[in-house]
Amino acid sequence: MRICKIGEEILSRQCEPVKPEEIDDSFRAVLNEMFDTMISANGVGLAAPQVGIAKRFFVLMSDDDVKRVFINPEITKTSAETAAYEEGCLSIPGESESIVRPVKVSVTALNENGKRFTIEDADGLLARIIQHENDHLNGVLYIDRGDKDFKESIIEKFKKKAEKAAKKAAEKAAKKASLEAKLAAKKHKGN
Ligand code: GNR
Ligand code: NI
Repeated sequence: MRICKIGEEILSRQCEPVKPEEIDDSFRAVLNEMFDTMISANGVGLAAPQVGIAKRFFVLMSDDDVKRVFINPEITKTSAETAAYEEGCLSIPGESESIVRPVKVSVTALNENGKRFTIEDADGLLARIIQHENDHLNGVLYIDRGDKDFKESIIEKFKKKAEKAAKKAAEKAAKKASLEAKLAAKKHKGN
């Protein structure tokens, strides 16, 4: 799966709930692909909108190495205590920022079999990933919770990157077209 990058519209969208009857073998195949994509990219979490699906689910693997699936998650409680932690995002490659969030969260969600589960007072990296991924489902990135100037610089940087990539792709297409035209002319002469 291709991971969407900052600037792509889907990353700012409010995602739609998953209908419980959608949780079948083909849905679980998508979850497996997401775990593969996350692990290949050295990530610890991946939300559906990051792979082009505007629905409310995410996968994660925290420091206990347990693969967890959260479908239609609801954060039901957050601790008053907050902490700063250096966050990265697969949709903002090569960047990171220290972000302040609640230390603990309680969450309820459906698992890959459509069964409800609850985690009370998750803490550490698990609590951090749950909040980061849940934000993705609401079109929120960590830079929206950090320094405003940092956010602006990141948006500019990735806008330029996307423009460069588009220019390169256009040049490549033009080169291919010109080569094809030459070959067609040559063939015409030969005939
Ligand atoms: O791989 C990831 N690392 C990470 C580090 C600190 C806080 C959150 C994360 S999640 C991130 C993968 C990602 O972008 N998930 O949406
Ligand atoms: Ni992310």
